Amino acid sequence: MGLTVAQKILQEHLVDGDLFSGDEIGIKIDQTLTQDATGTMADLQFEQMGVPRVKTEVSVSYIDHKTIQMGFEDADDHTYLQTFAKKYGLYLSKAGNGICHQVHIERVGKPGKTLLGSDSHTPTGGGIGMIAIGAGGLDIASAMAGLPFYLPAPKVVGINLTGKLNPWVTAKDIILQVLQILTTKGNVGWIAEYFGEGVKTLTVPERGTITNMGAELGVTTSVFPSDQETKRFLEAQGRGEQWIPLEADSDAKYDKIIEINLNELEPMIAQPHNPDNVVKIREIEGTPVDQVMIGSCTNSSYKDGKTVAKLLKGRTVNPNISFGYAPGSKQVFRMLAEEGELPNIIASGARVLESACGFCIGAGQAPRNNAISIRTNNRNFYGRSGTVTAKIYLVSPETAVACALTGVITDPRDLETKFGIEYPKVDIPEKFIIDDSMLLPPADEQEAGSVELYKGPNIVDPPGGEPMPADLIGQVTGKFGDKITTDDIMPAGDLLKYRSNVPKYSEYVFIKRDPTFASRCLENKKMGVWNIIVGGDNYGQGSSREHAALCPMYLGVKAVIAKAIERIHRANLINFGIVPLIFKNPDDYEKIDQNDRIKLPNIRKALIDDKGEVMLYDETKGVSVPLTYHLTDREIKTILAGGKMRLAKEFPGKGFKEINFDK
Ligand code: MIC
Ligand code: SF4
Repeated sequence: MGLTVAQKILQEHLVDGDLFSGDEIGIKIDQTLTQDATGTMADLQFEQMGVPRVKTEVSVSYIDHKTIQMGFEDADDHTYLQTFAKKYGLYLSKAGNGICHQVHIERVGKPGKTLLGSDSHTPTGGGIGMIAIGAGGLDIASAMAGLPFYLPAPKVVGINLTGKLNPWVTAKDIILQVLQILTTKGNVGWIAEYFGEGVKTLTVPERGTITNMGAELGVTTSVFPSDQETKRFLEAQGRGEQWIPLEADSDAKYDKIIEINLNELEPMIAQPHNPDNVVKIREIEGTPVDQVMIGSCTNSSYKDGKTVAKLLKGRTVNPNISFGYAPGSKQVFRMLAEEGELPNIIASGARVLESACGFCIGAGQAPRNNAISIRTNNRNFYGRSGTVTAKIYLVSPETAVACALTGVITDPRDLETKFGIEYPKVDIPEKFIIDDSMLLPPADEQEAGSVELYKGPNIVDPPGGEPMPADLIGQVTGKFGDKITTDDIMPAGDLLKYRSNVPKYSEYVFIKRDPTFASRCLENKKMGVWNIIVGGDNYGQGSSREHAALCPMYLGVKAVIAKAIERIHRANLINFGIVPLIFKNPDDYEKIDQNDRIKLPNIRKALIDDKGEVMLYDETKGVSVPLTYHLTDREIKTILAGGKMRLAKEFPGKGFKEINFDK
């Protein structure tokens, strides 16, 4: 039987299981990436594993999220990351070198390889023909230690691109259209693979925009073939020799196929507060705008920046608009500067920001109250911008410029029809400026021994978990609705500085939704009562941040019960010994309320026997509610032990299969 691109790469990296069994598989990881908001925790956990040097082909530690540096904490973390990278064999991408996904695709990613990253947008690497997956920091630490990464054997949805994009319609509109079709729900366990004639018409950075925002679908990853375009891009990056061809066999079988005719696509926009709330721009044009922000790992490539510059040339933005532009990498920044494009952006009235995540993660540029902010990034979750009353819309850079110039939501095609602006044709250059001086190599093995790790006072060792008790007796300390994101659970923005200090960061769990949640949890914990969270659909959507599980664990949360739990967050819960349970009958969600006293009798035994179902008894209401779980043997053992680190400590050197818990 023929294979798809995803299946080919996975098959070649398979170390455990069967790709077509529907069960869990283990794959070898060639490359890892971490970033500074998730990296300190991953590195601290790696230190505890006692492995002297990373065992991957390449691991890169990026500094791009916590660059606001209000106080010493972020800078202290950066120095820790730098000393860690040097000592343990990682490359370190310094603050200012750019956003991890943009830099990785430019300088490090290779077709046919596997990449695991402690950031949910790691699938950007799929644009260059990699299987690139986002996961929690502890999973990255394990991969750096040479352990396989486990995932459910994926199903593959083939996305057949036909035709060619019209001017003003972009790669961003393709992924917004895919989000409109597939939504952010129900795609767990799938890989999105692009094929068809239309693929050839997209450059690697455009493919990266699509695979990047594929993260919002909730799929495991997204991937493109590696073809002549990929070769052209790698050659322009001075890495032509790293190209290999990779395409689906002609008799490859996709589990489902979606057709998108690029000729028919129109400029699209995602409305607040979810990336799948997508409509055609024409449907909401004319709405007044307050802020426009261009950048982020979705739309900050050279092509994006140069298109923006060309459109802005000789024009100034509407006086009511606060306009910001952040190039995705030092390479993009320099290219725009040296080609004389940057002055067009500066002259237009833009606030030129550093090559970092910044506004996208709510670290700066918070809009005013009730503002309408048009952005080119990938997430418009409630409160993520730093202003809970603001409304964030997601668009292409072309649309963002159109809005910045007119001051209202504008279909970019109007720039041509109403303002006589021609669509600029921008291709990737023949040669990018190559300067890896901010990508620091590790020390050699001899020198590594003498490297001292620097740890500032805000770096606190990660706490350990507790084994699953025989009976789980607790309280519903928090009940939340549908689509609770990791930004709701563990906000970032100005709190990013506490990422290395779990006790401190834990004070802010659910702070924007339920300000006393953390203190109530700690009260319960003191009295020996476990905390239980109840959620609706898509619980844990969004980021890979393991703090959304680690901090609740610290607060004494032992179970999350929801209608559905998102992939990366579910894995993080398990890694920290929190059991993810699903309502057997979704309507039972209504039967349980916040503050109810509940019991899960014999939960430990039920997990050991792997019944797939447990009964919850709500003492306050006097009702029983059946809950289900689908956990692999590995996951059950991890939860019983109280998390992945604890399991490794209790059974040193043992594989999952050899570990046995008493009945
Ligand atoms: C995000 O876009 O939400 C982040 C910030 O990049 C996160 C990682 C984090 O929370 O540190 C992600 O996407 O995984
Ligand atoms: Fe950074 Fe935003 Fe991309 Fe996350 S989505 S990596 S915060 S630019």
